[in-house]
Amino acid sequence: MAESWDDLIAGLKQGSVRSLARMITAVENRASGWMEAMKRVHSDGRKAGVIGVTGPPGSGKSSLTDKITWELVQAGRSVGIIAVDPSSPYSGGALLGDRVRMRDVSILPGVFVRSMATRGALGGLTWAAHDVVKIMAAFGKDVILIETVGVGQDEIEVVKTADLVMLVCVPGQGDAIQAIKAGVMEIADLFVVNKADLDGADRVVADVEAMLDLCSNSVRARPPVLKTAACTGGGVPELVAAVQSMLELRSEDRSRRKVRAKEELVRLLSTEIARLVHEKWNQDGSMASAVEDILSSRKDPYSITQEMLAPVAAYLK
Ligand SMILES: Nc1nc2c(ncn2[C@@H]2O[C@H](COP(=O)(O)OP(=O)(O)OP(=O)(O)O)[C@@H](O)[C@H]2O)c(=O)[nH]1
Ligand SMILES: [Mg+2]
Repeated sequence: MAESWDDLIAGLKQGSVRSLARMITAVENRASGWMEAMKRVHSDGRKAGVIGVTGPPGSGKSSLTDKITWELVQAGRSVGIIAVDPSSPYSGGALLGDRVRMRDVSILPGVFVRSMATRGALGGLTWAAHDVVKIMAAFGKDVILIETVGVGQDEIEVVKTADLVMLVCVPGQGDAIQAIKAGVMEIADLFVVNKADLDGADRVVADVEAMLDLCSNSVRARPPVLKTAACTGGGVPELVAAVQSMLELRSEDRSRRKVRAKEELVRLLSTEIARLVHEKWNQDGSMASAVEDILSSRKDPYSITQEMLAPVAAYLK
């Protein structure tokens, strides 16, 4: 690493955008000492509101993120955007468009945009995105928007870590509601019917409301359904107002915070246990010989796992 963690963290706290970008890269790459560094910034950004923006490809998530950002910046808030580039074939054509639009907002004062690839994130995308959120929050971002296509489990997991999940639907995708994965529906705190300038938006609103009637339960608050036209900015001020008041309520929601804290801990424990085990067994050759045992049918992977983990299991007893 060219710069020490001390330098990066000092820069971060002084508002250096360069340090922010470098610290994110270093943590994403799991540079040695990253965990110690995360410990030092972990609690600095507790007040940041994290919004997940998800929905089918092309529904206008980037356009909407862009307009929401403008609105927030006008209100004097600083904004971080995490654009999860799906490496799925869905949006191959849209990626360039994304960058061009993102650049518009990224030149605004107080806006920082970071793209992340779905594949190749060390320890998984969810984990990496979570760290990026924390670093941006420690830097002092008031609001962090995570844009991701609601197609894969990884992407769904990412938005799940947000304080508030916004699901963007659009008219004209056949049965728009059917096109959205059930798993995404369940995590949505707010439905946005975008492209309200097109025919059929009211129909989508009615469909979403009907679906909410069916799934309504007393445990969760009924998600509001709002209409926007991201291309013109129509409905965006109302959306931002709704989001802000929901974020305020969320920060007082202890049970939700409890679930998040537990999820985070479990994720951290699992990835770290796996990492420690891999490191040790790769170094001492156990992994290589276990693979040979499987290939030559001397042993099966289940027995090997049990045998190799026996000392760990004994320690934990
Ligand atoms: N008519 C209309 N078009 C819109 C609206 N919002 C976005 N679009 C257009 O829809 C297309 C997709 O918009 P994006 O913002 O890139 O959508 P996205 O959901 O981010 O797309 P992916 O990231 O590829 O999944 C673009 O051509 C936009 O100009 C809207 O409110 N009305
Ligand atoms: Mg996009």
